[in-house]
Amino acid sequence: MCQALSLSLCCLLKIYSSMDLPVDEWKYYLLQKWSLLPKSIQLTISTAETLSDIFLHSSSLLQPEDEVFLKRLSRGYLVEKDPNAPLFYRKEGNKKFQKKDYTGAAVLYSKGVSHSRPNTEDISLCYANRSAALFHLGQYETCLEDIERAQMHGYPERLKPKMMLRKAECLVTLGRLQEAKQTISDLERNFTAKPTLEAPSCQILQRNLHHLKMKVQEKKTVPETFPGAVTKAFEDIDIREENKRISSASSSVGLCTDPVKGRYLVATKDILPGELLVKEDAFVIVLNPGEMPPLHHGLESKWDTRVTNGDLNCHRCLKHTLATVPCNGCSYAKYCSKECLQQAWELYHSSECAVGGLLLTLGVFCHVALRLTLLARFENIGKVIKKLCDEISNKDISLPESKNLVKTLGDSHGESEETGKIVEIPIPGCNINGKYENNYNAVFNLLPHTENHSPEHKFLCAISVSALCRQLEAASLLAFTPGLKSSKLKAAVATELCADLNIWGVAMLRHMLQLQCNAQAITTIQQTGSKESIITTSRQIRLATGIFPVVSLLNHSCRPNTSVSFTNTVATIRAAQQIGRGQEILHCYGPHESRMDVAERQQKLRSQYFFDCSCPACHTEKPKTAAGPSWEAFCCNGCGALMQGDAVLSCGSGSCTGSVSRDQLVCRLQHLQQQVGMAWKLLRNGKLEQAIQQLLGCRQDARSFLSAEHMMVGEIEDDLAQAYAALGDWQKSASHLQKSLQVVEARHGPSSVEMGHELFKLAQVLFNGFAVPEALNTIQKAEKVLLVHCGPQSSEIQELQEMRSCLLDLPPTPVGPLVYCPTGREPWQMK
Ligand SMILES: *[C@@H]1O[C@H](CO)[C@@H](O)[C@H](O)[C@H]1NC(C)=O
Ligand SMILES: *[C@@H]1O[C@H](CO)[C@@H](O)[C@H](O)[C@H]1NC(C)=O
Ligand SMILES: *[C@@H]1O[C@H](CO)[C@@H](O)[C@H](O)[C@H]1NC(C)=O
Ligand SMILES: CC(=O)N[C@H]1CO[C@H](CO)[C@@H](O)[C@@H]1O
Ligand SMILES: [Zn+2]
Ligand SMILES: [Zn+2]
Ligand SMILES: [Zn+2]
Ligand SMILES: [Zn+2]
Repeated sequence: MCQALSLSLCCLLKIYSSMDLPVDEWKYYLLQKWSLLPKSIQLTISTAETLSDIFLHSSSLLQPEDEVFLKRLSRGYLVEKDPNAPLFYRKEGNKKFQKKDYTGAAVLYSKGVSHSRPNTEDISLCYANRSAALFHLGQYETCLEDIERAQMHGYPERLKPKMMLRKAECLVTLGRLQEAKQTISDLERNFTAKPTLEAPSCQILQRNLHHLKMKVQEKKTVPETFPGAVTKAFEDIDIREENKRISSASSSVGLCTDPVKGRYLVATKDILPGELLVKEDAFVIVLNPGEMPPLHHGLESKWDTRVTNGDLNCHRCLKHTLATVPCNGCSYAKYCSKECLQQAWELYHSSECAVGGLLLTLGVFCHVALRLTLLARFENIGKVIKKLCDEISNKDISLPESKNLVKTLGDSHGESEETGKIVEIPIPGCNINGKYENNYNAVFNLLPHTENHSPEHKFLCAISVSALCRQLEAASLLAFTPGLKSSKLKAAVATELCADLNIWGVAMLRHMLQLQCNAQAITTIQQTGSKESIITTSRQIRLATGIFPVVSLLNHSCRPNTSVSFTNTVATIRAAQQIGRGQEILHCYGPHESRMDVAERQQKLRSQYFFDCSCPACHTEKPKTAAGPSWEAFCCNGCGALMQGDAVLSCGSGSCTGSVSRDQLVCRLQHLQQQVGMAWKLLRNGKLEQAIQQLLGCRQDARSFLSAEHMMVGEIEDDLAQAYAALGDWQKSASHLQKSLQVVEARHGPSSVEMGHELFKLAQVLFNGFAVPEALNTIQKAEKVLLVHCGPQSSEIQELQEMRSCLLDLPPTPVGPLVYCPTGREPWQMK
């Protein structure tokens, strides 16, 4: 309980992170190289009109010594299997296991697994150890899978009995009694046939076996239960009526195009809040490796025990798992299952496996660009190749890019090649029938904004792509000749192929430039804090970077009328409010009006997306109000009115005299921040009473100079609510939470997703505090908000409903202490 969703749940959806671009060393190296180029060459690249010119010119400047430098950087990442690592990770895992940190242990065993070669004792031992951790975590199905894996890779006979016992135990717990009995009798038979254990262990085994048999007997008398059906419903939400012209979109949505605005989506009928508008699976994703600086050579800790995204999520489908299965060739790529492993290998990883370190050095955008061109092989892309070839051989001189695309691109369904007839397709990215689909053609048509990027940036991207191509070629991994479906096309392509490498280089460069405006960050909520402690915090982190061609059609607004969420690789867009027929459907690229002021938003949108936002929020918001937004405002010490002014502030009510410098107040705020930070540490260390004293002091201080809706005030109230919750004082907790809720509401609005999460939290506290009418009331409010943002099948909504039915089922006059929540954690699941 008390999932303290941090107050400013940020949704920097598309603003890119440092991991998207190449590492700093390489970036600075190339910027240096650029600055040393003769002016004439700089000019050639700066003024080049086509991507192929930029690519060819830059690429010719890539020298062997540059490649040597880049290789050295790449070697800083440990991406190969290291035969000495499994033992180390197993030992570290065992240490965590001893401390009963089973999650931590499982992750370390996974790291051991990923460094082991297939069919070795190492890998089987790691899997077996992991199965023990999973068993203690109650993940019995996964435990069984790991036991299976351990056996498959040749688990030593002498160690088997213990593992088989675990297997039988899992089967009993899962109610699979027939299999359990079979396993037990096998175990007994083997055991009497050739006893492999010494006497003491033998006795233990006998005793355990006896226990198990008793359990089986007991189980027989109760009806079998089948857990695991709860999570199923999640995947099944779908768009009610699919759009015939835009895949993955609902029929309430229409695609329009406009010479100035480009492509955009409008409502073709009145849309109600919460309606599902787009549900799209990413065309491509690349997992963000997580903030982890490369290890440097000669450092004592060669093997890393830090845990990142890459250790906990499938590199293909993003599913969260403790039990990853590694690529057979590298230690870097890990998957949730054998199926994902195989698919990833066939689709792209067979080309990527050997260059993992290089891809980490060059950043996620470069990786996405490569993966896009690898995926293109599986589609009918003759037209795209032809367009690129033409560009390279300079047949097309300088047609404006978009017009050119309209004429030359499009699926070649039914189009007669012989007549060479040019078909006008009204909207770029659509196929010949005018349908917009989630495919490579649509991706290729996203705008690269070539003319807007700085020459240095284009140079950086082009050289990076060129270096990647050369390494792939050197490793003979450039099996780019497409695995095309039709042999006719294959022949056509083969004859057309002007220098393979350059085609794909230009395509990749195009993708890299597109990504700045079109990449979508896939975010998730990460819990920190141990399972045991009552207080956990969650923060939103970037899990992956992906391309969603349909989502990319949405234009930006700082006050959007939709809300986006992710389930693994699927993006879902819902109407956040009523959208009238004919109105544009808009989502927020990151700079939301409740998170940044207009100047900052405009600056961000201009530098990353190259446009001046003219949304209603940007129109109406004055550049700087007298007091600033209330969540950042100072108030008068004397009368409590908001302070006004720039460098020097004075009381807004006019009744008080005297003034303060802004710097002085900012300084005071910083001091307060430190005090709150100290309180937070006390809270985390379980020193609750002390934390509360500290926080009450902070609160008093805050009141004397901050507006009642200041973020810091909200944070203090939220921390107090947590501290009281940890003490089990639900009433006090709820009253502080209500105050922090006011701050969130002032900032994000009453129907924002942030508000939904805060209401959810309050509902949990009231539930635990047994405040039935208030809890029911809050549950209803939370439901109303979260339904719109997360949809009826989301876990939040389901938990709220469970809470409600639990409250309604209570006996009318409960007596004594709280029966339902002895520990205060997820009480509605306990009975
Ligand atoms: C891991 O495996 C080794 C070898 O089988 C065993 O000695 C050790 O106890 C195992 N650790 C755990 C936590 O099961
Ligand atoms: C029994 O022994 C056979 C052969 O060594 C082995 O394949 C099987 O997995 C063992 N079964 C159990 C439950 O230990
Ligand atoms: C949704 O976006 C459209 C287009 O900008 C706008 O006209 C409409 O007012 C927005 N809805 C709300 C309630 O802000
Ligand atoms: C209404 C609106 O914000 N339109 C913008 C859509 O995006 C383009 C650039 O991608 C802008 O130029 C428009 O102003
Ligand atoms: Zn997967
Ligand atoms: Zn690999
Ligand atoms: Zn705006
Ligand atoms: Zn005053």
